[in-house]
Amino acid sequence: MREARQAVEYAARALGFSALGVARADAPQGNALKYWINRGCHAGMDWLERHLPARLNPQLVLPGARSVIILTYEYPRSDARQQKGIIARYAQGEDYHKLLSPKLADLDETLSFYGGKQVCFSDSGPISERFFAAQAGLGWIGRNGLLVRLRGGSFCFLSSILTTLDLPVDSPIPNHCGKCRRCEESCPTGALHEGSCDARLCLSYWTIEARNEQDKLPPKVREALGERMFGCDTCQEVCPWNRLPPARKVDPHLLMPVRLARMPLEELEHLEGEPWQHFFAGSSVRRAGEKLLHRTLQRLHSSSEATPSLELNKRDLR
Ligand code: B12
Ligand code: SF4
Ligand code: SF4
Repeated sequence: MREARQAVEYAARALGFSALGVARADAPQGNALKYWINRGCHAGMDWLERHLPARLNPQLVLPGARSVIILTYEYPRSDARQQKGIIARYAQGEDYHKLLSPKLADLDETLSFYGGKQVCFSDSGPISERFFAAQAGLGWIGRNGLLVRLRGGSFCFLSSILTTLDLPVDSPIPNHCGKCRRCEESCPTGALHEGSCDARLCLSYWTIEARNEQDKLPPKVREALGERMFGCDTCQEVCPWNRLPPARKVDPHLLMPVRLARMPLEELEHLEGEPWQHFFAGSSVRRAGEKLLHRTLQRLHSSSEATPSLELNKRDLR
């Protein structure tokens, strides 16, 4: 199976992935996920609860699964919005699900040649991608809850391939957070605790996933929203490991198009229906949907009226 691993590594490199690691599909996941859900940290993301058995047992996703391949794909390391309203780095460009799916299908084909059956995901499947990425030695789970790498930090997407092939596996690497607690200390809502993120307090949840009309923004979260319009990168911006250059050149498809970079907040607010669909066609921002994005924009608008001195354009443009 060494040959199969070499072949998939070679193909992944050619397709633009920055690294690949392999873990055993039956690696013991412990109780962290169950505990997290029992405490209600998944907020309104009921699908996480529904998929719990599959998440904890890859055999339910692919009977006969022996290995999990995890791949990293770099995304931009700076914020490109030249107008008010911050969009998290990972969502600045084209929808990464659409970008990565055909690449994963190519890798599936390579592995099929060696007799494997596969299922592939990027963010969309019932599999704990960070857990397997850490098991596969690609990095460690930092106090911000994310996979942090020695080369490239945490600014990357994770993709996963479950396969029936018994591939040579990698070993986990030590945690390099040391005494640092910058992410925990700078999280605007205190959502982080020892590598676990409580979605009920996470601004990323409130600006991307809280699409239920009944979802009422807790006052603490409302106050902390700042200028964020989609997602939140604070616990990554402060991480010293993200000061290092990317592990590989960023795919231009993931860069922010000029029309979005320059679109004033007030004009975004007035986009509705067909024009909204058209403007965000193919963009990762579509995930929030029109209603949630409008709700967030309204809050931004009212908070910027209350605090006119807020200046966004001076944000970190490293
Ligand atoms: C649901 C979800 C969210 C939710 C909940 C966040 C959360 N902390 O889980 C919300 C909407 C808030 C969110 C936000 C973000 N997300 Co998100 N999210 C996911 C998703 C779909 C599932 C994560 C999940 O299951 N969480 C529940 C926790 C408990 O499970 P887990 O983190 O996998 O934990 C496992 C292991 O870590 C392990 N574990 C955890 N702690 C410990 C401790 C010990 C001692 C042990 C042994 C094991 C262990 O056990 C758990 C169970 O197996 C994943 C994709 C995926 N399929 O995995 C992306 C993912 C984690 N998100 C991602 C990103 C980029 C983000 C944001 C940065 C986006 C943004 N800029 O706004 C933020 C960051 C917030 C943060 N600090 O976590 C990336 C992370 C890439 C990376 N470098 O790690 C992923 C992997 C998507 C992808 N495929 O690229 N996200
Ligand atoms: S994404 Fe923002 S709100 Fe969520 S844990 Fe990180 S810093 Fe806190
Ligand atoms: S900011 Fe510090 S504690 Fe948080 S993930 Fe990075 S190194 Fe670890």
